Amino acid sequence: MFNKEFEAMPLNKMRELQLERMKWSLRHAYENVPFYKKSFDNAGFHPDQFKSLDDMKRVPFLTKQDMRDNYPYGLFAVPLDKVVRIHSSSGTTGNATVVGYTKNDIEVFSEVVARCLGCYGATEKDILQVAYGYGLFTGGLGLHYGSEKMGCLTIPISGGNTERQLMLIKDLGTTILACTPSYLLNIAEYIEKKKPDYDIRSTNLRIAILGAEPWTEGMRREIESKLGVDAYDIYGLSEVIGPGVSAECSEKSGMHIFEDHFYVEIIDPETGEILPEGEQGEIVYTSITKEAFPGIRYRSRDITRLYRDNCKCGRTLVKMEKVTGRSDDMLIIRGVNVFPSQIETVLMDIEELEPHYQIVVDRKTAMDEVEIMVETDEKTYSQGSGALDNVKKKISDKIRSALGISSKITIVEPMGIPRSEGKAVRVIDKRNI
Ligand code: DLL
Repeated sequence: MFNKEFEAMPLNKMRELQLERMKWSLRHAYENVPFYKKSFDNAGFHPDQFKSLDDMKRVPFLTKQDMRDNYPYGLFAVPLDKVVRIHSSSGTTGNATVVGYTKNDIEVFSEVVARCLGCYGATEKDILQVAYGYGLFTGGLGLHYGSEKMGCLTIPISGGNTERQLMLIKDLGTTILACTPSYLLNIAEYIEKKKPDYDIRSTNLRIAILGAEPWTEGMRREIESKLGVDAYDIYGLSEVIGPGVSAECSEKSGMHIFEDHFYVEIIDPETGEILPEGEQGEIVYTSITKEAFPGIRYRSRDITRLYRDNCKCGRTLVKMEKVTGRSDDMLIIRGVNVFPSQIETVLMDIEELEPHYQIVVDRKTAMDEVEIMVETDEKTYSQGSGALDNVKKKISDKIRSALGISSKITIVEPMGIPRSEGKAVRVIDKRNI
């Protein structure tokens, strides 16, 4: 463990620490950010009234819209001369969100990412190639600073340029590669085409650190078997800090959340009620140590479940289930709630298919229609329409029995689905165009 004192802290001690830090964070936000003062005042809540973590329910939520409304610096709680870095979340609609970090925030950011690396068994002997994008996106610099904090030799290559990625893995002896799961699939495909000139199994690569987008157990199997690596999940969001909010440990069953920095709750996305531990809902974050950009009860829209399970790794930290998707990515198909990741799970179990797909949702009549576009392997594709019809039927039967929806299946020619170097676009929603 990178920091055993906090990662293996008994729960009662963790709760005491959280309470103390929460009081500080609430006061810090209230006293320094006019938005929080107004929103707390409107809710009839004052930080002095916060006596136990049960009082959380009295604290108002913060939404993505609040962040947009306060673009760019409105939610900063320190003067700009104390801010040493900003990142920004991509945001496809409306204003982007600008998040700020003080020197100490950068220290915390590096620490939590280093702890993630510890979860994967990394040490200072490792050589870590950072293939997340560097820039306003938190992935590149986040992994970079965490890797240096752990003491790994850090290769700041950023995303893209697959040929060069492969050359560096081989020449520099990379042991860990960090990138999005969809980019790693893209790399795996590239390697396949270079056979037998490039053999990934004869390199030192042993770990892949994958996150920034949802990926399923089926995707893990595909990646691990194609590349001969251990694939671990890393999760985070810019509004909270970036990567490093939580990470899978050696058990690969859920991600430990670094609760000494991020206080988490699960709520019912419809009513905003707090749900008991173990139930699935929207995860809400409160940063309890951040200086520049405190996030108080931030509604992430990510859907997951929290639980504690005496993890064999020795960490006492609460775990979150792999994120199934975002509440705003959830498709409601004739009354059935469907996440793209559930469709991925079905597709990944069908032998003839490649892990490249897109889901198109449209509403030509009164009802939502789903089209799943997916690639087959070259062999099946070359067998012609009879074989493809069989595959289509297999997919739509499996989708119907697993998810209870009917869907149109389109088999796309090999390479027909766009490849990604960062976050993949899995859903094309034409309903509001
Ligand atoms: O994606 C931070 C990050 C960088 C995480 C590199 C991991 C690795 P944002 O661009 O703000 O930050 O996007 C955050 O991406 O709310 C989730 O919906 C999704 N997401 C991030 N990690 C995972 C993951 C970065 N491991 C949003 N599994 C989050 C599923 C993820 N979804």
